[in-house]
Amino acid sequence: MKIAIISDTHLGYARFEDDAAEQAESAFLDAAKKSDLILYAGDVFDVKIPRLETMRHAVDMLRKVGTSGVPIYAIHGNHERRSRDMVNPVQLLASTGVLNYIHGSGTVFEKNTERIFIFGMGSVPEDLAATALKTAVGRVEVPSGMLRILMIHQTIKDFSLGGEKDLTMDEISGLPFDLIVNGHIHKTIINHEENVLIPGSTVITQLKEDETAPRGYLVFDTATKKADFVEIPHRKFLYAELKFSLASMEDVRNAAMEKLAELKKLAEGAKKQPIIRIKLFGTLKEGIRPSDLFISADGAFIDNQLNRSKSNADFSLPSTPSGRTGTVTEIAISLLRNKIKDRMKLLDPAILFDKVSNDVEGASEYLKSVGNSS
Ligand SMILES: [Mn+2]
Repeated sequence: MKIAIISDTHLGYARFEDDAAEQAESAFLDAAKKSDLILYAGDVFDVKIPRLETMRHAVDMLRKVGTSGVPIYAIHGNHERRSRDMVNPVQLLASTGVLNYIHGSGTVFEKNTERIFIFGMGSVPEDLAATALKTAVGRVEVPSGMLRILMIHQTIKDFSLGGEKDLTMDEISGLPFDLIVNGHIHKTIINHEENVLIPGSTVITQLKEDETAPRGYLVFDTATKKADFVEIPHRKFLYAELKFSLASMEDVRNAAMEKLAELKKLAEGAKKQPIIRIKLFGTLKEGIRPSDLFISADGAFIDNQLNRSKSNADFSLPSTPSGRTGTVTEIAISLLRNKIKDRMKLLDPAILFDKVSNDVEGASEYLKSVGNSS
């Protein structure tokens, strides 16, 4: 049996919306030809409430896969996570019949007498992941005598720089699964020793060095127990860092232009203009301010970090009580969850924040209902 694994398509991603759409479609149509089923490991969309145009494209695209008879099993990612009483966009896709949403549930897939078991858990806040996973898996009967796959969308500490409370392989390997499929991490990782498969994103969204490798998806063969990376046509991302020491304007400008020409050469003949990012750091000659620097770089992002001390160059959001960073909402939820710990049982900060950002009246109704019943 051939299992395709696709993740982090970020449909609707505003900066490179066409890339997100075209590259996801390339991956899915190709995977439909090369596999018996497709696992979709979350961040299908870039936002919790996608535009209707984005939604329609997703339905049309996945329906094409459906006509080839290849089923899709999906979970939500952190970008589309909503509270329990709300509908997330992956659930909505499931309602249209183009995919199966398997958050918190397991299913057996059978083809030509070969059977596999797939259990999915969509993204949960990182500090709750280990507990949530254990609880969710504990609720189902995991069969034996077949390949058992766990599909999640989390940071796994062993494979990515993250916070202290992130999920670890130790916590996962105690569970009854033979293969771990993970989304969330945008870099492709095939680790046969640990039985971990991470396809990486099909589109560039973070502009980090992690995303400079080719974009694509994975095909796992249950006979050989090996996964292959399948590259899809994609826009190239080229990234370079230049370090200076007491440099003049001319030094910086020349080095940047030279690097830019070098990078452009690498992408010669590419169908789509590459995304180029050059990070400048280090120090300038006395009397020159970084803001004086102007480089006309024709389509490239010049990330000017010159004369920044380490502390402000690594500007990041305040950490949560568990020591990790996240989106503003994630941090707020985590702070509030900590504040009300052991004091208010009925208030779920995630629901409150979802309601505040989507429906203010609903938020006050929610607060009233929590107040009345406690
Ligand atoms: Mn993602």
